[in-house]
Amino acid sequence: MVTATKNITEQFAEQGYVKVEGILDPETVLDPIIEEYHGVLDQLATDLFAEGQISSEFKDLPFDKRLIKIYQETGQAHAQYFDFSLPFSGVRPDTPFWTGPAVFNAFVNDNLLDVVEQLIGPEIYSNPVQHVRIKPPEKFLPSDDNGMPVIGATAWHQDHGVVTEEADETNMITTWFSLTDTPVESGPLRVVPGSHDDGLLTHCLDYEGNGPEFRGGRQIPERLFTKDQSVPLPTKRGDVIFLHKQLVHGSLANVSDQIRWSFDLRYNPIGENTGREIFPGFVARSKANPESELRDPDRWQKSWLDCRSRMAKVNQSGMDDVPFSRWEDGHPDCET
Ligand SMILES: O=C(O)CCC(=O)C(=O)O
Ligand SMILES: [Fe+2]
Repeated sequence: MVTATKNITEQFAEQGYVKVEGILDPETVLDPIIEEYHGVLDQLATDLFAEGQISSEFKDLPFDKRLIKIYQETGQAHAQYFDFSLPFSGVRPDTPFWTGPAVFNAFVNDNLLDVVEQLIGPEIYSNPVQHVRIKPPEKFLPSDDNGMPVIGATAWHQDHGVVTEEADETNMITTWFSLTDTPVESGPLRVVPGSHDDGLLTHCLDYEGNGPEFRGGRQIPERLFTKDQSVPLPTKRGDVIFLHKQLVHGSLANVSDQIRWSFDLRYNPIGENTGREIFPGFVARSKANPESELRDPDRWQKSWLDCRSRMAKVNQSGMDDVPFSRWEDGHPDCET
């Protein structure tokens, strides 16, 4: 909520986040991404049908209904098909992911990078900690072993907590936007304003203390911050939210009738450690060395294909050759 009285950098410094409205053009930036993902869903349906896992390819259904039908019939969220990232372990030479040109176009969007530049300077690296999150209405979703929807609300965390210690000094910034409007009932981000001033908090693995909604997974115990002060950040198509890496945040459940579809991308100053160095980043903007900027979506895709080949040789069969998590079990903060 940028107001005339507060500029972007001031609000970011004080609150640890800022929402800037109308940065991404829905027609030229967001619609082509949605179009591209129709092909991804097609591929998923073709693969699952060929494996006998679904009763039809559901070609006649619109995107949302087709996705929901597939999740229901298989009992799984096939998030990896859509994501522009890879799992931390068990990657196979053919693990699916999506790094299409319309997606890349958003990563290097000038309006987006203009705000990133205001916050971290003009030498901007695309940090590979990045995800697409497509969350259907929870009422239509199958449940996991804990009785929770297979893809639901995100538990409390700081993005600093998801990178390794090598990135402790990195000025990483998170950008979050949705491809569809995300009103409160669709499960937008929720943030604890000002919580970025309290340093890195303990993240507990498989924590049970934050109530049934967030059972399991890596998260910050609620007693370590002031949850009462949290605010939801609903967005319209085109708005972008910028988060400080130590801002405590999570997201709400999708209790609407619409899918909730967001991208979270991160940037840091060129040369700083990304905290996930085995994954590929790239120079998104450089005033000092403009020819180093990546503008070829095929090269971006190739960098992830190469990464997949590397990952298919490490972190297999329960091994932890390349660490992704900084947190160990047994911290006193994690007792319930
Ligand atoms: O979209 C969500 O549910 C969580 C996103 C998030 O944690 C992030 O963008 O850092
Ligand atoms: Fe996050």
